[in-house]
Amino acid sequence: MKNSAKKFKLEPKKLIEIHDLMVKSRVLEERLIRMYKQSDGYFWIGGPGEEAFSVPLGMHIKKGFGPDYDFMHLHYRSSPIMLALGADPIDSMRQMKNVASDPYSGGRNFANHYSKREWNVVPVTSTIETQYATAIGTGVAQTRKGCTGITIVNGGDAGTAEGEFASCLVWSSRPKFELPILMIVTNNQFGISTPAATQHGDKIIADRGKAFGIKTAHINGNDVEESWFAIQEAINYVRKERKPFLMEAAVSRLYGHSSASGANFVPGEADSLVVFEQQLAEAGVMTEKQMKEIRENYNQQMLEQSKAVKQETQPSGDTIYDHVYYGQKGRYW
Ligand SMILES: Cc1ncc(C[n+]2csc(CCOP(=O)(O)OP(=O)(O)O)c2C)c(N)n1
Ligand SMILES: [Mg+2]
Repeated sequence: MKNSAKKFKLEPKKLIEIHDLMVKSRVLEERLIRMYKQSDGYFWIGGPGEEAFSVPLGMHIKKGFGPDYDFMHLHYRSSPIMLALGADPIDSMRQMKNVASDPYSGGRNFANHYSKREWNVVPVTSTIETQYATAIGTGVAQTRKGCTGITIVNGGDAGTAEGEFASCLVWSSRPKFELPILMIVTNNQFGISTPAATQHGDKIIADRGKAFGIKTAHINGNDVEESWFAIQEAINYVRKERKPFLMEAAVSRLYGHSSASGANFVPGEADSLVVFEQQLAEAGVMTEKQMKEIRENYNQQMLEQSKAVKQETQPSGDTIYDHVYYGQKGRYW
């Protein structure tokens, strides 16, 4: 252990678990990008650069079905949350390849558009910020039924200009009718190619919550332990007090916006995995060799999985109308 090494507060076992999930998420996203570039998918968007925040978030969620468990209204950069909840990477590849076995959308939606009823993961929408409106609904249901589950909603910085974000601030903080919602804004400083600094005068988005009496936090989402403890505190508060919390996390966008902007590595952004690995090595928690092996194993495993997915079939045309409305099978008219 070097003299300058970081003094971790979390136990080594927990740090190793977080590291494993961060590597798994990064390797998955890099595999999805490769699949897209090899024409094994039509579009890529995802979460490389958000691992240090989203893995700890996923590990704090009370996973299950129904209002006694946490509801998630996620956006398209949430793969680290899903993997931390126990999702299998092959299922993300199935959605990328749009094969019928994709459990999230039957091969019908974009990459990283998750939906999993058994875990209260509400379908991800491509229209940004819609999730802040649906979050109000599960927040109300959990309040009416006196449940212990909470509602978690995340989205980007640019999306906070949309009306649903404001609606969520208003609805979650009505005096005596507060809702147990953890609102998260992952701020990567961009909305596609538009810099945040040109779009809103406020420096800290989380401060908007203060006008509504909402408890807030603004954290470095590229730091694993800062994220871990801030998320723990926020979730404990929402679960116990049954009141909203607005958290803003500064994160990176390591491969640009999406495949629409090339999906190429963007140098110069802070890489939380590189930083964390350096800290782990210096503190003697893991060796560089061990970390390299973990990455190589995931690389190999996901390469094999992507090859298997290529052999799977796409959904048949006659299922196009299934699930358009709740319970719908085939065409109604
Ligand atoms: C309602 C709506 N308006 C515009 C778009 C196009 N669009 C897709 S992603 C995006 C930028 C979102 O930026 P931000 O909220 O910061 O999230 P990030 O992608 O940076 O994580 C926009 C404008 C959309 N999908 N939906
Ligand atoms: Mg953004």
